[in-house]
Amino acid sequence: MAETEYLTADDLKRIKTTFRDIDGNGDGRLSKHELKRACKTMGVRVNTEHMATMMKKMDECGKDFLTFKEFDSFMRDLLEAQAVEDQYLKNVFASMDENGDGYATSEEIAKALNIPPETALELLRDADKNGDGKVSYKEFAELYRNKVE
Ligand SMILES: [Ca+2]
Ligand SMILES: [Ca+2]
Repeated sequence: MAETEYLTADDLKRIKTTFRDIDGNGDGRLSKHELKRACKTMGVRVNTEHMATMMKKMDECGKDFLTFKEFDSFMRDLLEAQAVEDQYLKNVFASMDENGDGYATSEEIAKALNIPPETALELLRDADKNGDGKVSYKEFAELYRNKVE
């Protein structure tokens, strides 16, 4: 298996181990139910759309299981999509965090998005889960994902 732009050899190995772990009876197949568990184990955010497409594909073929090959390509797609999104969010966050201290303050947000300070403050309150008055990358990413999903 070759690495790709976004996936490391480690990711690929993890896909393999996860499949083996979840496929309890070792018949080389994962049921839909097991697929969900596998995603959880991999720690991937299961995009509902992704999952629905996969389930539909399975239904069309009239089968209720995934082979390793199918699971592998599904996971790669998921992980890649996730990596692309992370990269995008990191860029957006970096453009807000003007002084590069890893936090976006309401002043920085106002400036970056060109919005009034009050609006920036509202945004900040929305995102600031630990209440320290600034937004970390993690808080920003969570806010973004909650809005999208
Ligand atoms: Ca900052
Ligand atoms: Ca915070």
